[in-house]
Amino acid sequence: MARITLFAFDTPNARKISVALEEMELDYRVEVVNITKDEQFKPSFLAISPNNKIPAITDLDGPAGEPIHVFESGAILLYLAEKTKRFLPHDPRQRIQAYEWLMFQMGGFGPMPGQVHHFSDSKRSKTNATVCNASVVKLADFMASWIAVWLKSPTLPKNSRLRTSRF
Ligand SMILES: N[C@@H](CCC(=O)N[C@@H](CS)C(=O)NCC(=O)O)C(=O)O
Repeated sequence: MARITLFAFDTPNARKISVALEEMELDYRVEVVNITKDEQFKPSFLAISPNNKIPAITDLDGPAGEPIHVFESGAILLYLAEKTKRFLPHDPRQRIQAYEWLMFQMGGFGPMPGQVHHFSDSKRSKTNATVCNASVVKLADFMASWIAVWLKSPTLPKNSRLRTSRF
């Protein structure tokens, strides 16, 4: 039986964790939390993820061999990287770079598409189209600047075609 359970729905935040689990070659099972049916508010899920958000994981083989719950995709990625000793460089300078890009993704980039999705969902929000359009424009600007920064990043392989491609 898989020791790790990923609580997920088909969203980019959840994909970040399934990609990491696959890359780390960890055995895991997925439990679908259908956020379009408010399953994230079930008390059993809130006990794992108190902010009613996927993704979250449980690992029966947590620290000291005891089970652990982890919520927030950044915290999950760090937990899994520390557990497997993969994808977090030992060298302090390189490690800081990994933290920088993780924090940037979590705090800078990730919330933007989240906001667009939230404000453009008429079932959940009565917010008018102006706010939605403003979010989309902001997202487009932000993505363009993020891609520009990322293309200069030393973490992108020097021979990557992305460095020279036009987009
Ligand atoms: N900062 C969180 C964001 C997670 C998030 O926004 N999850 C969304 C789906 S991608 C969710 O579960 N929404 C349900 C809700 O807010 O009720 C993370 O990175 O894990």
